[in-house]
Amino acid sequence: MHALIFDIDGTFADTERDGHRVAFNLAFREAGLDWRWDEVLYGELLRVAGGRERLLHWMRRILPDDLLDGAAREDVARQLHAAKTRHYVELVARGCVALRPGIARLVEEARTAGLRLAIATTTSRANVEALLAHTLGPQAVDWFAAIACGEDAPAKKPDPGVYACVLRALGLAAGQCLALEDSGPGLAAARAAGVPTVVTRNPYTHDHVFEGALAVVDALGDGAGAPCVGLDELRRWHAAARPDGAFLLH
Ligand code: XBP
Ligand code: MG
Repeated sequence: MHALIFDIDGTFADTERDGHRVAFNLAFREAGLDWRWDEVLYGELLRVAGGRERLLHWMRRILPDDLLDGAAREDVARQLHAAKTRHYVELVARGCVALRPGIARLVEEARTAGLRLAIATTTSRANVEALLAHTLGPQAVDWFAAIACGEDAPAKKPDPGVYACVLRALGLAAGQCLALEDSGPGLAAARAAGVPTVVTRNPYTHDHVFEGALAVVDALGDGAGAPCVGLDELRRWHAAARPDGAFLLH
């Protein structure tokens, strides 16, 4: 195991409920729209990966074709998504999004052990940079040998494109890395790229199917009596992976 590849949304931090969802609602309000995504609706919409794609899906659902044709819809979605990214970055800067328990410790352990760190995420680069800076510090972006975001891989997870990008940048084989993901589509993307994967579930993903994960846990960290997953555990799980990277332990 030479590198840890982190997903961001739902894995590194609980970004969705108090971050992305709120930012979407702020963008809607700013644009004079009466759309409001509550937590339950947002959980449903999360089945569509990618914020702009999620927005397009919603617009197709509520706006008839004769009101807004395809090109106009794309245009509105792009503008709303740009505003949403601006709001998200501001929310992160105000401290509204925290790292999940155990992440800062794991990053520190991996750095101390000389492992390489990478990020494979569907979200936009501005969001990742803001999150790293405002949680781990302004220098944290440099700790990551590769960061692949939505802009780098237009086909969103479960497409493996973003993992292929990261592996190329790291110059490592898939089996030399371990991915950390929180969702079914995230796991599918990592597995399709051949990367052995540990899943840390969250309330939005607890009912996803995690077949082929090395292990499935509810948290990596110390909060709320959850077991503490460290580098030793990850190494043990990684060593137990089958040649195809899969091996369900829990
Ligand atoms: C995360 C996403 C992202 C965020 C929103 O999926 O689907 O789209 O919800 O971010 P994953 P953007 O954790 O599997 O990478 O609006 O910047 O797309
Ligand atoms: Mg995720």
